[in-house]
Amino acid sequence: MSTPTARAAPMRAERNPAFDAWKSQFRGRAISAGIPANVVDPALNAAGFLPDVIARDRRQTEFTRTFEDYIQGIVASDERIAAGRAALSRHNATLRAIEARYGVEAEVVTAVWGLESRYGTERGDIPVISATATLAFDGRRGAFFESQLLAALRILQRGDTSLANLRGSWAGAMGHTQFIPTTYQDYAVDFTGNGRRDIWSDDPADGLASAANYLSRMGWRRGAPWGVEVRLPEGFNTGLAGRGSTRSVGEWAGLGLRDMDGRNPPDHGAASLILPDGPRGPAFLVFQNFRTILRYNNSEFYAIGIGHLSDRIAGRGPIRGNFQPDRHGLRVGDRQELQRLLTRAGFDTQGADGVIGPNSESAIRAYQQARGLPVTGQPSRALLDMLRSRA
Ligand SMILES: [Ca+2]
Repeated sequence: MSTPTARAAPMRAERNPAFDAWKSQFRGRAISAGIPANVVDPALNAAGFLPDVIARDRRQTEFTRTFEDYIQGIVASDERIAAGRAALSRHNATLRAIEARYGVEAEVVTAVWGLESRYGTERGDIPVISATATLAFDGRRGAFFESQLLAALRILQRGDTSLANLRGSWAGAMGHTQFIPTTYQDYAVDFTGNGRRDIWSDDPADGLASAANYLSRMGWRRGAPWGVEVRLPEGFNTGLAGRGSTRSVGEWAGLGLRDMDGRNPPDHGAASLILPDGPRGPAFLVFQNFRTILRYNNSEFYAIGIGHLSDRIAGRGPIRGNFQPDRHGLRVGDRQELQRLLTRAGFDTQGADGVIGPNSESAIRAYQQARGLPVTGQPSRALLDMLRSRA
């Protein structure tokens, strides 16, 4: 799914005397932490202040996506499922060897790869020392990013990769499975056996094995599902949902929960009921492996996303519950149609991905202005109906 920021121009460093002063103070702390000057100095000399990194940090919640947007547009788009099956087949020997060693299914590791870096094609090319130093200096989460910066310097100290190759996302997430430096220090592995834990290489083996190692250490259970989609009985008390509330599958079945084919849900131990799209949307009974995925990224959308993408790569079917409309009463297909119709009417939304961002909002504003309507810049059912009737 394309967003205006997905293909941003390369980040440019800016001169900043306060940043330079911060770097010389930090240098002392890095040396005290035991990192030698011949590692610290070249890295800090090359580190630039990146204002775009700070801008990204400030606007993380620019787009609010519905559960349907996330699942249908990102996680389980036809493209991401097909690319996942192709990646699994291309790297089958490596992924099966990783599964045998760490006990995490190849489809699950492939799903992590797919959501973290689009199967290695979007690993990030921002210098990690510059990004983490900029965010440590900025200070909004200064202590966190200073510890990431120190861990990144230790990567250079150990020789796992070079300063030039130490690249990642704007927030310092690196390689095929987007490890932050501290996670890298504790969980990255050298699967290829060449002495370097190289998660940046075009060869994904170390990166994928590192993700499997992390999941394994966080309690992954091989052969168990992450969760299963369920149906709630009429009048069910949805107040029982939430990851903080755990019951045996027998208790849930006693409360009337069934799988989508009407059978008792499978028993894989303590389970929680998750309603990511509200009480009327899809429902999932989730097990230990769901809680393990949350240790990778503490978001229920993300954990369902990894679980569902792994299911789809393995050939299982789509989510069957009813996705709920957004706050304007529109489903993703409605928003895509709205974008197509606006563009055809001469108000270009710069694509029709169903996400209403700044381009769509200004197209809506221009359309409303041209038609003498109240100018809100917001999508609506009435606007869609008007566009349909004029198409
Ligand atoms: Ca290696």
